[in-house]
Amino acid sequence: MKLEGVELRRVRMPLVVPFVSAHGIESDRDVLLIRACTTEAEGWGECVALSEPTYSSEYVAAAEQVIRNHLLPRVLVDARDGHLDTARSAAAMSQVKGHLMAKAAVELALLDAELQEKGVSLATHLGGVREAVDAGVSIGITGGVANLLDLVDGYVADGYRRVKLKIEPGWDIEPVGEVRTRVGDRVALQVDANGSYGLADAEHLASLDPFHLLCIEQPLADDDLLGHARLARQLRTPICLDESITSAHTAEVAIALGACSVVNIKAGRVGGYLEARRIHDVCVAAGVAVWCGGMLETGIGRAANAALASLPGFTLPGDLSASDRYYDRDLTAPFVLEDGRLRVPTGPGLGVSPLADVLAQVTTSVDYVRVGA
Ligand code: OSB
Ligand code: MG
Repeated sequence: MKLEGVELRRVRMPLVVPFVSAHGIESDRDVLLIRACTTEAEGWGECVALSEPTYSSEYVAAAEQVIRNHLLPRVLVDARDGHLDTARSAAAMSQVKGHLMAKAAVELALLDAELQEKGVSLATHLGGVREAVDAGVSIGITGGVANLLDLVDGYVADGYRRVKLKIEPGWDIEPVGEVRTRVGDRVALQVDANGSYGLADAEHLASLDPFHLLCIEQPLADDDLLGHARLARQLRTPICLDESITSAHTAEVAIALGACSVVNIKAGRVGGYLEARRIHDVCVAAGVAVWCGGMLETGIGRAANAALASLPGFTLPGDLSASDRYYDRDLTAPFVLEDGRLRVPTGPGLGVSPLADVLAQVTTSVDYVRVGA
């Protein structure tokens, strides 16, 4: 199977509810899709970069440029004389520094095409062991406890197995306490600060301890592993890292320092699903629990996340929600909750593809790069 060309397509997907967190507001997802066209198959990848560089330094317009100008030339030269080999393409892309979300999107499209030809599902390729994965929901900062409680009631009624609340200074102890009182022990709770606190807030954050949260995610800045290790000694709530973990190596360092006892694995943040699996392996070996993070993906990225979350070390529910929590019309056949779980696709590759009519409706730009061009 030879790679013939790669399409870059931007789609605008309006969110059912705007997503507000310490890193800003997302009302529409401006998503970059990658389509790898080969002699035998068509593989899809989704770039999880947001429209602004507020979660990490990446943002969608820059990701498109890096892919077009720096990643594809390396992948396409490599593809000229041989069969498509995703691992080799990933190695070719590693010459470029950073831009992990851009690399992950290209890698996923190639992997989808390669696995379709082999007739193997992504879940099987990664080492998945579950047919369905526990669904959690991440709730943005709503500004108003009554509003928050309504949202929580709705999601609990839907069957979500875990609720994550975004927090920031000024929106933390009170709303979290109210939600715990409302749901009692019926549902697992956790919080995500997106790096909005400092070590000086340790005592304040310790007031979350009585709410027996599964974890507090990324309380301090991305690069502050030492701070997280110090904070961990002052909290009973386990610390989970998201933004800080960018590779299997940083996961090993964070664990060795005692900076976290839980890890959120997002393939986009770490450069792809192959590195995501290596992080899973590092964490399992160290006895650190992992769960699958999300970036408000469409059905394309969600299919891949469900496959990743089917690995044995994913023992906590992920930010993996049904399509209708994000979009009125998803790009793929919708993911639905079944007894609080999402089914892991079993078809070759991702096992899903975009619906042609939806894709046509939401597309804002398309570019195609041919091998040898
Ligand atoms: O920090 O986990 C995060 C969404 C966008 C950017 C960062 C984060 C999130 C979420 C998402 O919390 C959740 C989801 O995809 O359901
Ligand atoms: Mg997070």
